[in-house]
Amino acid sequence: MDIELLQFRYSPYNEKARWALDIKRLPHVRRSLLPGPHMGQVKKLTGQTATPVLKLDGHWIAGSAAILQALEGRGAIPSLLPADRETRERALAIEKRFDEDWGPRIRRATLDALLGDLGYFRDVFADGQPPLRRLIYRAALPLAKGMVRKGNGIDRPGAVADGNVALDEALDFVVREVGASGYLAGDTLSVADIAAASMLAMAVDPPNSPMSRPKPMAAGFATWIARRQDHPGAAWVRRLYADHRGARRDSDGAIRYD
Ligand SMILES: N[C@@H](CCC(=O)N[C@@H](CS)C(=O)NCC(=O)O)C(=O)O
Repeated sequence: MDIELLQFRYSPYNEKARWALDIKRLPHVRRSLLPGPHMGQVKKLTGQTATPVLKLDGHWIAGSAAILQALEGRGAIPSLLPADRETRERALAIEKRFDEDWGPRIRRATLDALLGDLGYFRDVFADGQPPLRRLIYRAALPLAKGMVRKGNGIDRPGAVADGNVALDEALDFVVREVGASGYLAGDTLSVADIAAASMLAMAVDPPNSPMSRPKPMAAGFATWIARRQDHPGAAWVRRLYADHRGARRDSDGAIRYD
C-alpha cells in the first residue's frame, strides 16, 4: 500500500487528514504515535515535528492543508475543492483561518482542560497503545506536562482565556457563515467544512466519531465540553459529522473500504 498516515489520536489536524482519506475511500496504513516520543521519527521523515504526515507515492508530506491539497491533486473523489474560483478561494481562506488562527488557540484551552487529569490525558493520547507503553507514558507525564504547556503556548498569561474566546468566535462564525445549503463554501462539502468541523470537534466531542474522547471523561474536561454543547455552532458540527463522517472510531493498521 503506497499511502501511510502518521498521526495522533484525537488531534484536530490529524482528524482533517483522516476525514479526507476516509471520504475519498483511499486505502492506507495508519499509525498512531505518542505525542512527545513522536518527535525523532517525524523529524527524520519531514524535517519538522508536527503531525499529520502522509506518505504519498514515496514522498512524505507534512501539514493537513498540504495533505488535503495533494489528495485533491490525485483526482480522488469526491473533490473537496469547489469548482468555481471565487467559492474555492473562500473555502481555502476559511480552512486557513481555522488552521492557523482558531485551531491553535482553541487547542490551548482544550489541552489545559485535559492536563487537569494526567490519567485521562494518557487515556486520550495513548488510546490504542499497548499496556506497557500506556504505563510508561503516564509515568512521564508529570515531567512532560510543562513541555506540553510551553510547546503549545499555554504557559503565556491569558492563553487559556483567549482559547475560549477563539472557540466562541469560531462557533459564531459557522452559524453566521453557513449558507442555506448547510455548507461554508458553496453547495457541497469542502475543505472549509472539514477544517471547521475538525477544529471545533475539540470542544464539541461529536458522538460516535473518531473525535469522541474515551468515556467517562475526567470531571474537569467534561465540564469544559458541556459548556458549549447548546451553541447552534455545536449543533452544526454534530450534523456535519452525522451526515459526512462515515468512520465511528479511529483505528491503526491497514484501513480498507470494501
Ligand atoms: N499546520 C499544521 C499543524 C499541525 C499540528 O499542530 N499538529 C500537532 C497535533 S494537533 C502536533 O503534531 N504537535 C506536535 C509537534 O508539533 O511536535 C497542520 O495543519 O497540520
